[in-house]
Amino acid sequence: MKKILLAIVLVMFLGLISCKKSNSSDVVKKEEDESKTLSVIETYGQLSVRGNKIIDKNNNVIQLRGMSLFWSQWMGQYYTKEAVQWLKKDWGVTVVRAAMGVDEGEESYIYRPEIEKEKVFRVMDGAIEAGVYVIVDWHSHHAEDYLEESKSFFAEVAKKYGDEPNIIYEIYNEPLDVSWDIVLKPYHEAVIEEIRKYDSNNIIVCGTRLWSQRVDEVISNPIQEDNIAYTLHYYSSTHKQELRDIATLAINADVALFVTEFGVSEASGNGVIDISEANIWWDFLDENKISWCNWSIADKEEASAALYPGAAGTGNWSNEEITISGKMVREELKEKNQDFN
Ligand code: IDC
Repeated sequence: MKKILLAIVLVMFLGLISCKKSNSSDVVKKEEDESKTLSVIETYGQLSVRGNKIIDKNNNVIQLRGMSLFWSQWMGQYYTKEAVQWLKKDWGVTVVRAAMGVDEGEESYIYRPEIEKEKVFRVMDGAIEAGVYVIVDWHSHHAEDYLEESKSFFAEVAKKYGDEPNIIYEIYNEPLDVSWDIVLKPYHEAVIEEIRKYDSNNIIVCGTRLWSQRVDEVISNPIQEDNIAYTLHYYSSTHKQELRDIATLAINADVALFVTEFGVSEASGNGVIDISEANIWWDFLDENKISWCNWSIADKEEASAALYPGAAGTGNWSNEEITISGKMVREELKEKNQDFN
């Protein structure tokens, strides 16, 4: 009897030890998992708009920061998966913007839709693989003249990619001096209706009068749909406090803003870089948790271009290939997007 009892105690003791062992290896494994940096998509997941903020799948207010590519018809070499991967890995972006040139010049989407669409889809696929958000931008100043083309393009995008939380639609880059009430809002509503047939929840960003600066005009006549944000664009050496005041009016009226494009140059895309104004704007965006994309990943000889002429389309850019504006923005991205790089 004594022997049997002893055996039972021994078995229990051994069982306890092995149990402890497996527990400790579980702990090690868990620590390893936690030390792996999750992608922004794994962390934030499905985005939505609540009041004047963008929130993630856990209802936390979030802010995305990243880079815009240049007009697709003129700078197609950067519409690659490799460039997107590099921007994520080396620049720390959480969002990229594909600026599909709609109607400027004979190489634009209106004249050769398949070629331009393919470029944009490549960037979208690259963003999904890299685990970052991607803005699909209808880069035009006259989108109301191409409503049918816009509807069918965005319907196709929504059908193909609508289930991915990565997608953000920007359905009109920059309207000129046309009425919000009479032209812009109806344009947006028609395109939104098309997108919502296939994608019920991803965010849609809507352009506003005068190069997407008059976000205040939305206040009295907002679009009555869920998950809508409004585009605010600025070039910090040209647009200063006056534009921040307009933005503040909109924010205070619960209008959600998204800076899908800004430059640290003058509005022409060239000219001087005013570092202190660029920082005032960044502070403003951080205070208000407004997401942003910088103009632009391009190797054109202009101040807003992030790369010097000849930089490869596949990323791997050395310090010498990055311009003054590119370096400023890359530093800001690396510092502020630390959770994801
Ligand atoms: C600019 C490019 C410039 C090009 C021009 C063509 O930087 O090289 O010649 O387009 O129109 C915007 C536009 C964006 C502009 C940018 C700078 O969305 O397309 O790019 N800008 O002018 N809005 C305000 C400034």
